[in-house]
Amino acid sequence: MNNKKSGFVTIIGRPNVGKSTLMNHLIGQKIAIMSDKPQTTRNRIQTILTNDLGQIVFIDTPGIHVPMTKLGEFMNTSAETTLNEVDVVLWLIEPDKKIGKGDRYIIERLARVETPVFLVINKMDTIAKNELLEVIATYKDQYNFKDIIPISALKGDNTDILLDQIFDVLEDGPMYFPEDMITDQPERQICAELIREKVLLNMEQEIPHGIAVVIDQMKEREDQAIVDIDATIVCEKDSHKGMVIGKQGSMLKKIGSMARRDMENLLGSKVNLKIWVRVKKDWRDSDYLLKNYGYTN
Ligand code: GDP
Ligand code: K
Ligand code: MG
Repeated sequence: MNNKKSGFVTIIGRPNVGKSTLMNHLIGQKIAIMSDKPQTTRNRIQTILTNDLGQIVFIDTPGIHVPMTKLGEFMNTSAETTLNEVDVVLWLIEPDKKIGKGDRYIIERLARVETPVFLVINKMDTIAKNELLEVIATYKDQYNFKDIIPISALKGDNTDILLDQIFDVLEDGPMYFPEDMITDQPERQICAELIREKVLLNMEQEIPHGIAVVIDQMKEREDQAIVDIDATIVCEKDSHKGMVIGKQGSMLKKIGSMARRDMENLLGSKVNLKIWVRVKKDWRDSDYLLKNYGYTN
């Protein structure tokens, strides 16, 4: 019998570098929501990849950044604690030739970490090869990286090489999850995130960061292949509520039908989705409400 390898891998990096895109690509399904807005991912999400070599459990951490609110603090703590608990750290960056303040912040944090760190330069599809070499040169003396690997998470370039490298570092270990399991996220949570993703996609910057989504009820009808889902979008301001609903309900309708389509793919059945919009001022600074909306360390 050949031994299997296993371990935990976390993907860190500034908002928008493509962490969720990479994870979804590696496991071949959309679990972590993606958008072009920073701070799309709020919770730790575990996804599981099982192949002939063994099993990797990926932890998609919220981006590390300077905290502004309690929600921000939660996101930082959750990302930093992870670094010392895992077997491999992937630091994802965009192909910038100069090291920014956010990157310095991450390098400082990595100095206290003993876990092997791969520098993964994502979005290689957006630059020329000679420029890529410059990026590598800029970063290689900043830290004792296990290796530097350019990839495109969007196109899937070099992601097989990245996987091989990760398995090289991992040791023989148990299969933590059944081999057909790809996430530890409850379906409810994914559905809530899908709605939040559609708000992020369709609305201006200011509003999406002040919203939370709660699934109030999710029930499969006994006699038919239909799932009834009731959800609430929680906003910080009355004016935001108006914008989420839109003229004659047009925005909410758009958000709802896009989210419903993704939910039907996820659940493999028809979905009857109803969304309500409520205002809860300052929910981002209330411990009680944060907990209520699922943000707990
Ligand atoms: P996260 O905040 O780090 O999780 O980033 P996301 O995965 O949400 O991606 C942010 C944006 O970058 C999205 O618009 C992605 O489509 C885009 N993106 C991710 N990976 C790539 C890539 O390899 N190439 C290009 N061109 N865009 C990418
Ligand atoms: K994002
Ligand atoms: Mg993300």
